[in-house]
Amino acid sequence: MTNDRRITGQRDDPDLPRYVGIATFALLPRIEDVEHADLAVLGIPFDSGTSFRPGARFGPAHIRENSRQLHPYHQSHDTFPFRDRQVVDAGDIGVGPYDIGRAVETIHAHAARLVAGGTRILALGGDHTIALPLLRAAAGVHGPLAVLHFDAHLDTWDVLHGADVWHGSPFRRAAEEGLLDLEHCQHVGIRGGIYDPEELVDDRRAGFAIIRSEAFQEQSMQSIAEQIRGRLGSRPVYVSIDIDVLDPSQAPGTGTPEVAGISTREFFSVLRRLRGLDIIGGDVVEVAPAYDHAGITGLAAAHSAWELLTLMGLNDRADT
Ligand SMILES: [Mn+2]
Repeated sequence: MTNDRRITGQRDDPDLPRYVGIATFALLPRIEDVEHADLAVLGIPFDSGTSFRPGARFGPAHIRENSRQLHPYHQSHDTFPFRDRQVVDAGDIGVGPYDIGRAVETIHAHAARLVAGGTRILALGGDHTIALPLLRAAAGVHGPLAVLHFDAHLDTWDVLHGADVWHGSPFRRAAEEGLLDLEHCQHVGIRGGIYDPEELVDDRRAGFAIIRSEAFQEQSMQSIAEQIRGRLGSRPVYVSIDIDVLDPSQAPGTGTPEVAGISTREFFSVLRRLRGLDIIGGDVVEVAPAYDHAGITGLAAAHSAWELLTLMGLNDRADT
């Protein structure tokens, strides 16, 4: 526990309205401004693994700008997520756009340093390629991980246009590398067309069970949450949120939108029923602001990150 340490929370200056000044995530302190970080929000502005509409490299800045209205107290969980844990904004990783392999190595090295220092990472993408080096860093400490993956797409595909590492392959590569616990991974929100049903066989081989988008009409949120808990067990969990899990009406600003998705209300209802999971890291990816309108997608992503950070802060508390 960290109660003996002084925690620096969100900016709290009565003379500075929340829309004033440079935006860190949720107006949290920068990592340079504290001695130790329990949880770090880390921007990864990289989108060279994108297969369709580019632009997620601008995601971290857009999510931060739309995170100014995240407040200190979480009503549903009855907790102050930034008071019991030191949560910081760790800035962006400096990663170039031209060489995917080099970018993945840079992300891995940066993430591994944070994780080795005892800091759990919530990454802001960037496209879904970034999940691979983040999983490498997390599994390096925790061993094979259960993955809870919210997405319209499987992301367990193989080679595309000659690339084996791209935003549709991170979980296949992770499974091949032994980073995943193949009995305890779960997709949520899958929908849309695929090329061949064999892709579903490959997906099972990569360790995933599927809760499809349609389940949110046919089942209760409680039932869906119970299935997720049953699948993940008590393993260390990495939570990956592709914003395209949401319906395009609620998250238009993304690279590969799919209609008939879930709502933010459904998404948060399920997330809030997952207290107590041992969440060791996560990401919110695929926010491409050029296709956004009035910050709809940025807000959805910022609040998704807040929900996940809150769960991460709760998961090692004695009262969960
Ligand atoms: Mn994805």
